[in-house]
Amino acid sequence: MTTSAAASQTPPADQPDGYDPIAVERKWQERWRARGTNDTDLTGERPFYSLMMFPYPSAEGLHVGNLFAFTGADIYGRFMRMQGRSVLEPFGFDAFGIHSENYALKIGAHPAEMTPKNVANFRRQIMRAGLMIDWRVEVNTSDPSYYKWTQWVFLQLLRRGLAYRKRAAVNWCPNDKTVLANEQVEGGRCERCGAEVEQRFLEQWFFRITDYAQRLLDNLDTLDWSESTKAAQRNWIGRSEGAQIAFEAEGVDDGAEIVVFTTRPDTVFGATYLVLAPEHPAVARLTTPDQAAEVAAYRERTAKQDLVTRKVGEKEKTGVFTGSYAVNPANDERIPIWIADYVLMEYGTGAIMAVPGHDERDFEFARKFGLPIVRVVMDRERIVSAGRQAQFVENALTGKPSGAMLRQVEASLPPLERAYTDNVEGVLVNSGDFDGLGVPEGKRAIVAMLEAKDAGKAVVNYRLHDWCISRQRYWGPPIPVIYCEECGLQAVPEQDLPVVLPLIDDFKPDDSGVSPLARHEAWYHVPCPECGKTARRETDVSDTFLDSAWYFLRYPTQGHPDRERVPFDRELTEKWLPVDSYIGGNEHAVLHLLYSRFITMVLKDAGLVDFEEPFARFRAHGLIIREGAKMSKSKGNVVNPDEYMEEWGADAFRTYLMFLGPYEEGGDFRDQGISGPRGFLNRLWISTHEAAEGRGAAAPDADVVRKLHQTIKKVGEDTARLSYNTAIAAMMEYMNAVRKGDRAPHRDEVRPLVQLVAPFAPHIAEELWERLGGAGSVFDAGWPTFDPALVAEDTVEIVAQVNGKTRGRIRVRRDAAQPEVYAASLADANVSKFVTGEPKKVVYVPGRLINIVV
Ligand code: ANZ
Ligand code: ZN
Repeated sequence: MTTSAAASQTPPADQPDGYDPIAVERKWQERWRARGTNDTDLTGERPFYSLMMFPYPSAEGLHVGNLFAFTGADIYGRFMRMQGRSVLEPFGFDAFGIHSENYALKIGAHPAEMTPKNVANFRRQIMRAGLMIDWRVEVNTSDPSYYKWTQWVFLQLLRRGLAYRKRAAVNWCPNDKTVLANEQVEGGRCERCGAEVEQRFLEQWFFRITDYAQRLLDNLDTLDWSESTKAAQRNWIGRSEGAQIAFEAEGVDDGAEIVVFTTRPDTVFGATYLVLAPEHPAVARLTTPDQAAEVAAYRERTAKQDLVTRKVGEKEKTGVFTGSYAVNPANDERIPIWIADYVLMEYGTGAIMAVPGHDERDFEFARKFGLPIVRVVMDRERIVSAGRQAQFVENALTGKPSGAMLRQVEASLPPLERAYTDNVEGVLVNSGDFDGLGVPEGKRAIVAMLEAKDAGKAVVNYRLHDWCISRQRYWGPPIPVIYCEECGLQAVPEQDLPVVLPLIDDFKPDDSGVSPLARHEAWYHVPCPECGKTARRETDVSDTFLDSAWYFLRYPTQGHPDRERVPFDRELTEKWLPVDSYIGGNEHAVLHLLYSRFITMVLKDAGLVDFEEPFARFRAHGLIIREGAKMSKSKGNVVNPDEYMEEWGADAFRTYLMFLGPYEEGGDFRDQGISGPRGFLNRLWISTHEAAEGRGAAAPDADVVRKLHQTIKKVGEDTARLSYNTAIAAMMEYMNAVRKGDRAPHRDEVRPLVQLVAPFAPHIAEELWERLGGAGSVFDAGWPTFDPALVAEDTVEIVAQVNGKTRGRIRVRRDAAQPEVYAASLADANVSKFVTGEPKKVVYVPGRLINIVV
């Protein structure tokens, strides 16, 4: 497992003696450092902020997937610099949080000890890979000088009423022993460890991101982001239109109305009972004396579950009848009111109308307790086929089926075996005047009817929940709040920030649900900032995603003398932000990217920044697999980038990674594959030396020059749209043209190529640039320009004739075949007006003339 494929391969045989990538790369990395080549002039003209997602340093080193992501971002940053922009390309470490803490636990180290070591190693690897990082502005989220401001961000939200505490059902991972945000739960399992997630009731801190749901949704339309990422956010925000419907409870004078939330108002005729969450405040007054004991016992049972687990989902349905009834406002039927733990107090109104015919949970519940199940939506196909048999074909196929027919079809069907949940194609039945309507029209019509009766209203609901930001863990920024017996909840005064995370040995989380910091007495007790009496600190730390929700604001200021005094300098922020290009993984599409947008909006509303969208452009990169399989430690097929870089050089490795496939799609890492890009660099090395030393052609070749200009155009365009693999392919093709018949090139044929190669293989480009006599860094030499005339030179002018008479002159590709030339001729109005109908014959003399005989 330790011997990688890289080590077992030998470099290509044509390796020229002169090209020693290891030496070249060391030389230029030292130069860049000594000369400050990568340091950004923060006052520079035409600023361009090129950002890549900073990593969790929660492992001993970077894997090839990280390097794939970073290299792609680095190429873009370097490319923009060569376009004359002042590029800021910063790097940092998302070092706080559960990833790092879990890794520390796994290897039996303290996170405070482990983190600097991992960071040092990551940094070494990033430098080794030759990224254009301005290390002066590095950030580390676990550094007190950083998290001081994370705590400050928290206080901004607290001050604006956007941070609040609530005892809430939360997702609890029994393995990681921590609360998880909804975003961190995938299919009922912990995103990180795969353990089945439980529900617990705990006091938690939340951010009111739901207040921003509509704005977060609307702004997406204005962003230049990968479509897949925008779609993921839209889906996550999950705007759904539904209704609140009021049901009158019988025989209850006080607060007789029970309001439910539903996304299916079209099914109201099928609501055969109501269910309230056991904690619902109306339960007490609805419970009849006969049912009192049973209800009380059930509520107690559910309440006990609070602190243990309350699973939602597959588990056997339980519930109790309250003894009361309500009236269904749609059909005036009397329906029983139940309580059950599958209805959550946190969601909607904490009460539902149960429609067992069309909701799976309600169906199960109704089956178990013998409650009526009524079909109010029917499969359209069923109606059509039944209609055919019954010779209602006409009605069934044209528009709205008649009520009589529907009733007949419905009556002929067996009782529902399970809930029919389709909410697009169904047709309403057993719904009075609404029979025959499709589900979407049914929703609108029924809501209008309820509105008219004052028994309901349309409401918009979002799937997005408030962001639970507290973690009962150790490795994070303590939430800057103090609890005083007398004065209540107190924000830590800003001048007392940071609340430093104490160094404790016993940092392991346990089952109590209380943060390990609570065990640290000396830290826990603190004078109340208001009255001075002994108070206690909040012992929860904040979510890692809060650390990363504002780091992009910090980078420019990290190099500013005022960095101790302000989280982000106003002027620098206005100059450098929003981020011009952000590149990262789509796994953060709904977590980090949504939170960052939210925090930025809040800061905008607080007048602290002058924009509300932090990332003008975002592109998600693809993923690397290896020989067809996902890379994973357990499969033992993880590629160690260090070995490859030592064996082949960072330049070849970078170029190879980008050559694997479209950057936004990823590619398959084949162990033998790197020899191709390395061979290309070797040939570039040889060619440049021949040209620089005057051993090459005396004058540039016209065909090669034409190809060069086409290549300049293509590489520029492809790189701008992150199509790196095709850009590399174009450079390789050009290289072949240059060396055709083993000729040695002229310097004017290779010099621009060295510039084109530079973003991809920066070290060799610097070296060759120097050997060609270039002054300074190749990255300050600009991007080569192409001559449009030469680019177009591959086209020829053709005489277009109709019946032997010249009617026009058209431009076509030199190697175009007859159909293409014919099509181009017809595109010319002067030609096409003489061509009516199919021509009898078309004659094409390549490169000269086309004659259309009509
Ligand atoms: C009647 C109905 C009929 C429903 C039907 C569904 C299907 P989303 O889409 O996630 O917003 N619901 C509402 N509040 C609830 C609560 N506090 N606890 C548990 N379930 C609750 O889900 C909305 C649907 O979930 C609502 O629409 C309601 O059931 C249920 F054929 O109402 B529905
Ligand atoms: Zn006090």
